[in-house]
Amino acid sequence: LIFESKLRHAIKENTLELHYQPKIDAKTEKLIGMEALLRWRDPELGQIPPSEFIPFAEECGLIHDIGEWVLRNTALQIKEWEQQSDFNVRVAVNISPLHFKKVDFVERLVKIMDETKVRPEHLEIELTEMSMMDYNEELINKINELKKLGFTIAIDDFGTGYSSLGYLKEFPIDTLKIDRTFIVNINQGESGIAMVAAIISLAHALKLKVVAEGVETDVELEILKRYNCEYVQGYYYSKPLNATEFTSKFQNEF
Ligand code: G
Ligand code: G
Ligand code: MN
Ligand code: NA
Repeated sequence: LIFESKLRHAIKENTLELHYQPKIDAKTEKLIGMEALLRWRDPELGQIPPSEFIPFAEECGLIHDIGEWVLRNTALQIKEWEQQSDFNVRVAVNISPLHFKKVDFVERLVKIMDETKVRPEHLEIELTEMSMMDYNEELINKINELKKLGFTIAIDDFGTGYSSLGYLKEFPIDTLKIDRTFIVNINQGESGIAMVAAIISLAHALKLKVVAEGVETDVELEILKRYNCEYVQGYYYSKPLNATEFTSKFQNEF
């Protein structure tokens, strides 16, 4: 209960923070975008990882307010970058399945974009496979609508969910993000490489781009390049950075 009121307070008082991790083109090593990752530091409890407070927020219903906070503040940051430079990359945000499934999700997203005057071409929506479970016409319409508006859609943590693959051809998805657990195993023998190669070739057969998550070593990077993985994200290039740090490190690549 204390946790809930503290989190509610953090949303209201704007003490949540967004960090950004670059997504890099594996061939050219150029910045192609970044992922916004939420951070929460409570004065008494200290830093609380999203792996703890996001599931909690999903249980107590705060996830809708958190998701809107993330969307609005990402848009405000994009606006700031646009005013500083010729900004032409996309920022990805993580959206909880519970939030995404709300009937007015698109309407409220569009309202945030209008209020902040940020174009959908600057935003990517990251959804986990969980969002794609039990897909129905309503979900297909929602994703089609987002695409028509100019947003792009990425499937996050690909390969770890329990949903079938059927949704991949039903939805106009742009990108698959290979989960970090596959990258960790990439040089642990034949089967590690085989899994990653299979995911990449599935993605390419469906005309999707691939982002490898959690790339930490040049060995991993070389293997991913060999299998034509387009983009990489991970500590090899940079950990998630706050806006000031991110700007000073990458602004010349916007
Ligand atoms: O940065 P990392 O430890 O920070 O993130 C851990 C997990 O928390 C990831 O699975 C990530 O998708 C999730 N996460 C991070 N930021 C957000 C956010 O803004 N919204 C949601 N729904 N999940 C997030
Ligand atoms: O949304 P998603 O589940 O993809 O969140 C990405 C998570 O992975 C975040 O917690 C982020 O901080 C973390 N992360 C990003 N790059 C690396 C990496 O190279 N190694 C490890 N161990 N974690 C990473
Ligand atoms: Mn993500
Ligand atoms: Na992920």
